[in-house]
Amino acid sequence: MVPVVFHPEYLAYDLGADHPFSPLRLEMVRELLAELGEEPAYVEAPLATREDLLKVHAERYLRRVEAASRGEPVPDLEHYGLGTGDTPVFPDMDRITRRLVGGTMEAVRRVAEGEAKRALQLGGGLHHAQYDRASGFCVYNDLAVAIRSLLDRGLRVAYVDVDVHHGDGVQWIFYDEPRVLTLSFHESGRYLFPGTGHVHELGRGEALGTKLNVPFEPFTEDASWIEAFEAVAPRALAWFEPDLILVQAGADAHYLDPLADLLLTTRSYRHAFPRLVELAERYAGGRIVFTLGGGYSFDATPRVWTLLYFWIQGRRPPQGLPEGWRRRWQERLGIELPEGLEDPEPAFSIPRRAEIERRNRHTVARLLDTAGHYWDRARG
Ligand code: OKP
Ligand code: ZN
Repeated sequence: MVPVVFHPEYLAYDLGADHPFSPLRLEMVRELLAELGEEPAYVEAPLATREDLLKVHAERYLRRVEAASRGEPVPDLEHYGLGTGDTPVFPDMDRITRRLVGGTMEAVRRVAEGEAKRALQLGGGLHHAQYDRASGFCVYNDLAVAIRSLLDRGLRVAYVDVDVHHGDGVQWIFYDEPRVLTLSFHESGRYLFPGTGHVHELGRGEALGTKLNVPFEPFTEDASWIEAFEAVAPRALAWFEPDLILVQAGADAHYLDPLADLLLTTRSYRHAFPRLVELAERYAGGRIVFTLGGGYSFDATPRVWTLLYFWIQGRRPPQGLPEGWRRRWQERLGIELPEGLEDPEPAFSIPRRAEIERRNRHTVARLLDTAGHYWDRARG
């Protein structure tokens, strides 16, 4: 059984009623799994300690989060990326975020120590949080803390990020670290937050060639996304030979997502997630951990993450959404939900498709050309 790490406190990572990072998305997934008759092997997430966080974050930043959590006034809060529209202060912010960090640490611990080959963290993926700053809905960087714990165990880690936003926090925290490969697929920073993730961001010093970015054109569709994924991910993982693959499985590259402009359907996820499991088998001793991340369509996101739950186990997902679940959430959210778990063939057709595909191919070629130059040198 694949352990599924969760804690009821995950639902309290709540940035406000109108904020896109809604805990309802998690409730939808949990209820959907239950109503599909699944009994996931839930594992209770522990709390990460202050010491865990200090391996990645500045103490002066932790002090700000802790004080704000207690409701104390913090005059320079915005300097630390907090109290903003994107990342407002919320009750118990420090402890609730430490719960998510603990969950990601627990998921990787189980896999690193051989208790399971694969694990799913049903939360987290806070990839924008920086060393000394909150950013883009992310308070602490659960992924970076978990990666640090793996490095401390002597393991090499490949981090793969399919969220539509660049995985900047993880990249910058390990920019000098040759034992961490980061590979982010995202909408180009020329058009989308956080504005980074360009092909030329390749790491520093000994780590040159271990930080990889595939910035896509707006309106990229399945075929082109999958082509780029296939051109880069297998090569990078074969070259790097990680001990473990950590995946940030944000679902906001989906065409229904309100925050970005890529046009993926569940086909891209059906390609990428099982393929990463297969690549883990081939190059990482089978060890792979998935976290959640962005994904702001109440229609698409719960379906993608429920599909992920089946695919990570090598199982074929059911086709239909349970009628009760569908009706209840339609009512509660005031939106129409589809009948199937996976998307039908896209009904849209976009202008300039060939041009978009051509540009993405060019991006991939530039990346492989420049990174390949460093890959030929001794591996980190
Ligand atoms: C988080 B994740 C300008 C708007 C930026 C932030 C988006 C964060 C996405 N301040 N919005 O990667 O899905
Ligand atoms: Zn995102």
